[in-house]
Amino acid sequence: MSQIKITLPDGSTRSFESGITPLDIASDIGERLANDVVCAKIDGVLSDLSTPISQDVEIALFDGRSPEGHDVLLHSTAHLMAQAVMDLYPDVQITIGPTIENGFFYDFDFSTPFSEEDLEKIELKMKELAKESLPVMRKELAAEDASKYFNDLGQTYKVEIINEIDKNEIISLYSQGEFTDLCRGPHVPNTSKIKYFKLLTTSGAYWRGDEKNKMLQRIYGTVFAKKKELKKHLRMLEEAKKRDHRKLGKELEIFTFDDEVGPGLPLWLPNGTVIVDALEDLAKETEKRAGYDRVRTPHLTKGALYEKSGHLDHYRESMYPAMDMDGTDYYVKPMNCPHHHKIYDAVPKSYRDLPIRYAEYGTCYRYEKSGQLFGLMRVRSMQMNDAHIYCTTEQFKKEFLAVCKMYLDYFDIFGIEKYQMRLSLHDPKELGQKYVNEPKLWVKTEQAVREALDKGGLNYVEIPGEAAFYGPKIDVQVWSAIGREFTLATNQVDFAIPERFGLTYTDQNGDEKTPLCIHRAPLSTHERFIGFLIEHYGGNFPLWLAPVQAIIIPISDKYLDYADEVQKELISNDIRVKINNRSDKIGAKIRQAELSKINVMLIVGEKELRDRTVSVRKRFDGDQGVQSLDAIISELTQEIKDRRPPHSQEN
Ligand code: TSB
Ligand code: ZN
Repeated sequence: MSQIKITLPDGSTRSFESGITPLDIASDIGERLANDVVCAKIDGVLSDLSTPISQDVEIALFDGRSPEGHDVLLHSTAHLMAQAVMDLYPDVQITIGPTIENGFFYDFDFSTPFSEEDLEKIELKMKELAKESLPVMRKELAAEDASKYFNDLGQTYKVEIINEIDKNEIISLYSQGEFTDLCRGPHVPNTSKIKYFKLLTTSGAYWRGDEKNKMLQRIYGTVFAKKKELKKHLRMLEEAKKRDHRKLGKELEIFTFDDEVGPGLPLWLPNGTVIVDALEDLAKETEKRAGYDRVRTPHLTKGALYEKSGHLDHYRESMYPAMDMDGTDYYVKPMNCPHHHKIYDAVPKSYRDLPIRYAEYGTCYRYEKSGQLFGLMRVRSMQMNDAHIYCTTEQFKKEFLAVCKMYLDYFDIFGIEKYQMRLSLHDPKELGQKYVNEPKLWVKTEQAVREALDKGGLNYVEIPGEAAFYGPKIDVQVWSAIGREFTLATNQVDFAIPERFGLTYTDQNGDEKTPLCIHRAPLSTHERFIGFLIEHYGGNFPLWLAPVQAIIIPISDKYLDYADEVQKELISNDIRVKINNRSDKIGAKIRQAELSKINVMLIVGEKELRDRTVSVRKRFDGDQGVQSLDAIISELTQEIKDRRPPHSQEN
């Protein structure tokens, strides 16, 4: 047998016989490592521990606590779950089971939704199968043979997936016991490696996320390498559930969905509308200072406009279908840009007018797939903190950076610290389809954006293939309480559409030039931003956003008249204040205010009536003593005006 040289990540080398596996190497290093390791990288390729090695290579070994190893563990647990489900419910059809952040799911075609008891049964079965220490074996087949294999088993979804793959490709299958799945791998060497797992929830999910397809039954779960890690994660999930905007939004009466209105079409309740208005005030104030003009546009538009803009070519899937009006196709608008371009074009422009910045909280409608809808965060009707900036090439970097600065300033106000800036680039392979076909302009514009960001000292990661169809963009990513990722702010360059619209300005020499356009939405849409804020604050809004800023609590009915007077005085000072006029005990009224997350309680009784004062109690700071009306009004007014952050983030 020939000898091969194995190089480890620390640079050290070891000599082994050809045919050795990563697991053998781990055993050679130490028993503990051999026990903990779940997968390996062989010359950078993530592989099974049983992969034979027959040449000199670099090897890295991963245990279940490393990101690579954890992902393998998650994926193997998804297989274990599918195996258990098939054991218990032999009629089930298996579909796909990917990993997600700190978890996995598997979608099954099954006649009825899985119940809580089903989950318990499945979990028990998984424990049994794990204990059996079943070896997990990889097998490679030609696509055709793999297709036949699953066809014979009656697993039609797998056949459908394989039939979409190139016929000449080799396909890998992983088997454990009686169970075989189509999978790239790698996987843990045997089922006993899967110890600390939990099945979490179930939901319906359409095959391929498309509501025209069959509804499948999805089961979510998670796994960790250590018991302590699993426990910590489950605790975190419990906490996150309490912050979930879908739950808090209902409890705090912020928004609702109604079957008769339709999925993804939120209704703002009065409390939510207060927050919407407060955000609009902030945006209008900020945009006014930053030199924006406000414009307004209709919700309906002729199809011809979207042919010109390219939306019908590149964005049709996300648009509601046309409606016929007097023999012409009309669409509800998915974006505000084409209208703003028309506004630009309505009056001739010279270089002296640029940059021009048109802002609108524009209402858009998008046909998001029903499987993608998520509370307020992904909806079908939305109001966007939109603006389009028309500028010269020379002005571009300054304008682009000013937009970045604007959303970083907003993040300061809201205390948003956990976010990631992503520079989304085009994919040259998709020019002409997903992206406007201007290869040189793409490269040039992407470079200009990079330079602007570097000049501003901003940190970002580059993601190819995520650009808008009209140019590169910066997206700011945030995460919902339960870990789903969303784009909040966006800042996009458009080097293509102004030309299509024939937008021009006359330059210093009297020549006609085409401006660049920046599309931006620092505060996202009201829907996504407020969904995010509910979770970010855990419902404890800062005073300036709080739907009810103070509640007056009369000690008894005798003081209702005085409570009325206090309310009038505060309202005339623009403070949102209510009275709890129920005949409950004072303790109960305070508890009620706390449950509704109202931060300021103004208690009035005999002494307060006599002295024209209020006793102030704050939710996080307790008793504040007696204050004159003037004093509390001026204190609250200042806190609101400063848009001060909340005192505490505790629930
Ligand atoms: C910024 N034309 C640009 C605009 O000028 C545009 O429409 N960009 S967008 O498509 O990226 O949307 C802007 C922002 O709206 C996104 O960054 C995201 O925060 C928010 N948004 C997009 N789709 C949805 C949706 N379905 N539900 C809630 N918010 C959404
Ligand atoms: Zn736009």
